[in-house]
Amino acid sequence: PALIFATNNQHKVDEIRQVLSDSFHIMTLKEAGIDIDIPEPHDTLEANAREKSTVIHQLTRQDCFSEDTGLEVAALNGEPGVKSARYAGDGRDFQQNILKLLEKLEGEPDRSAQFRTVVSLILNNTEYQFEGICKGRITTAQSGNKGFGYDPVFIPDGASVTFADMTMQEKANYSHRAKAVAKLISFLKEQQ
Ligand code: ITT
Repeated sequence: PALIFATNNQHKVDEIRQVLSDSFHIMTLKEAGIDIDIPEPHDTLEANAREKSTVIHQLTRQDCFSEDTGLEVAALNGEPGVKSARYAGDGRDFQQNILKLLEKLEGEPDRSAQFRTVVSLILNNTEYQFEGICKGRITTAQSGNKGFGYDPVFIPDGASVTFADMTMQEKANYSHRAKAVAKLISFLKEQQ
C-alpha cells in the first residue's frame, strides 16, 4: 500500500515523487481525502515534523511520513529556521519572506546558510527521523523562476546558480530534501 505523505505543499510532493524509485508510491493528503491544516506549533523542525506525522497517523491509523524544512542563516543565528514559512507574517507570502531576508542581510559579508529537512516516518506505530542538509549561500538579488520558497536567493555549494535557476532534477542533485528522502528510502528497503 502507498505511504501517506502528510503535507499540504504540492512542491514537496513533486520533488519527492521525482526522487522516489518506482518501488515506492506515496499518497498525498488530497488523494487520501484528508483536508486539514496540519499544525506546526513547536520550535524545532524535529518536533514539528513529528507533530505532522502523528496527527495524520492518529487520523488514518496508517503508516505515513511528513517533513519539516527550514532555511538556517549563519549571520542570523539560524533564522528563519523553523519560522521559514511565516518569516514575514502569517500570510506565508514568499516574496515578503525573501525581501525580509535580503533586507536583514544587507551589507552582511557572511552569506552562508543551509537548508535542513527533517523527515518523520511512522511505521508500525514507531517514529523514525531522517535529516538532510544542503549548505550554500544567500545571494544579494533574486534569480530564477523555478522551484519555490527561498529558491530564488539560495545557491548550493558546488553550483553557480540558484535553486530557482535549476530544473527539479538538477535541484535534487544538491537538495536537503533529496538527501533526507534517500535515507528514508534506504531505511524502507531494509525493512522489506
Ligand atoms: P507542510 O504542509 O509540509 O507543512 P509547508 O509549506 O508548511 O508544508 P514547512 O513548514 O516545511 O512547509 O515550511 C518551510 C518553508 O520553507 C516553506 O514554506 C518554504 O517557504 C521554505 N522551503 C522549504 N523547502 C524549501 C526548498 O526546497 N526551497 C526553498 N524554500 C523551501
